[in-house]
Amino acid sequence: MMMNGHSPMPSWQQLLATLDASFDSAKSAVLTQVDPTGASPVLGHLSRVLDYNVPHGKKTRGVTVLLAWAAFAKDRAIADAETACPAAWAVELLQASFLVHDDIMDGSQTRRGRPCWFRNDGVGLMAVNDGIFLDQALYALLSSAYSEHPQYSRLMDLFHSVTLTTCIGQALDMSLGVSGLTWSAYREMVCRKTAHYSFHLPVAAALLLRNRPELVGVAKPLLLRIGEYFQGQKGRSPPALQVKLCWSRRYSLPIKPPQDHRSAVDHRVRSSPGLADGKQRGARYEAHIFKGPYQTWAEAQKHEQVAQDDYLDFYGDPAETGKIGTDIQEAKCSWLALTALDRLRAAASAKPDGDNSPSPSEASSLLARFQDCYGQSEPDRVAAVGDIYRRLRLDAAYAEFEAAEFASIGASVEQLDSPELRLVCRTLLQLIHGRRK
Ligand code: GPP
Ligand code: MG
Ligand code: MG
Ligand code: MG
Repeated sequence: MMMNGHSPMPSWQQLLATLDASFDSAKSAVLTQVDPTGASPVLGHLSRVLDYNVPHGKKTRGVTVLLAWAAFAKDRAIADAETACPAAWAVELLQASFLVHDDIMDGSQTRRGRPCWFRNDGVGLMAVNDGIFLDQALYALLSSAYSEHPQYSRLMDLFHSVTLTTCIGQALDMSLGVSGLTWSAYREMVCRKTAHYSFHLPVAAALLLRNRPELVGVAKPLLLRIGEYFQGQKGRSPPALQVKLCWSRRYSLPIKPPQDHRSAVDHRVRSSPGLADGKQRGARYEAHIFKGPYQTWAEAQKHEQVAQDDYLDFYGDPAETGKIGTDIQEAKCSWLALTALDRLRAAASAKPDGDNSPSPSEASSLLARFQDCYGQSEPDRVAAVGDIYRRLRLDAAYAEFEAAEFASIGASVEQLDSPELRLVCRTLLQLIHGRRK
């Protein structure tokens, strides 16, 4: 990517490597502020909190800061990106803080392919405090790096206001319930709980560091749309996929899964009849691993690729979520649930929507079943909702929605006056679009 005669933009991988290389210094900037003497007995715990929760994700948000920073550089030497690394880690700290709290609230089991932080031995409800620490650590980091920067106070305000917005989005997410399943509630919730901190925040932080506050509002509407598209994608994976991918990530760990994880997988496999061939092979393979001859993760790991290929053959989606979904049990207002309701209601009133529509009588009975099962934790009911999603072929429905949305956002990106912002938005859109190929 060459622009305006500048040297080429660093690649995403280069930016990620720069970010990774700066983790230790970001961590020590935080811990030095906690205790400059290095003698406090709490440093060991806080260091563990940072190591476990901050550097192991895809770091899309952190790299986005570096991407936007680099796009506005006169000379795009990679070394320049290091100046923005503290802001990039600040965004990742915020994300880590949200996830620690979100996993407690959602009762989740795994995150990034490992047990959620609060499920670790000796952590439990201490995770509430650890989440607050991660949040506050970001301000320590920003202050250590940018307290003399002319936009410092705007930068702090940005992080504070985005945190408030996300918190409101999370409140919506937690309170909507089955009766709140509407598209307008969905859009508001997604925009607040995901899009602001995932897309607007990293670009806005870089713009402030580049002393371009006037561009923050210009980029924001489009970045929020990209964020909505991204969350819809997150909702796309049916539970069986999330279980499968979660465990495929875990194979590389030298530990056995906790018993409750194994039974969850067994159940989902047993309760997923009527799958298409490719999926069935994947499902059998899961059962084989979790009930079968593999005594260690290392043994299971040897077979991971086969299972993934089987699975991807059916879904065409390599995204590794590293987490077990709980949206159905928790009655989350998700793209899948909303689309299922739309399709069932249309089919029940003899206005079929798409080729896979059930007959009016089948649709009425599926609708009743959905309403009975959604938001319930009994495994049979969770599985029944998954069966309805599969019956309606929501994977195909999502692919249609995604293609249309991708084209429409892409067209808006090209309307942006700033070539640098165009470059940033284009790269982000391609990145998240590409993640399911
Ligand atoms: C995750 O949504 C939500 C957040 C990261 C925001 C949390 C905000 C707080 C104020 C705690 P999700 O539950 O859909 O994500 P996942 O599926 O990854 O758990
Ligand atoms: Mg969650
Ligand atoms: Mg949540
Ligand atoms: Mg989710």
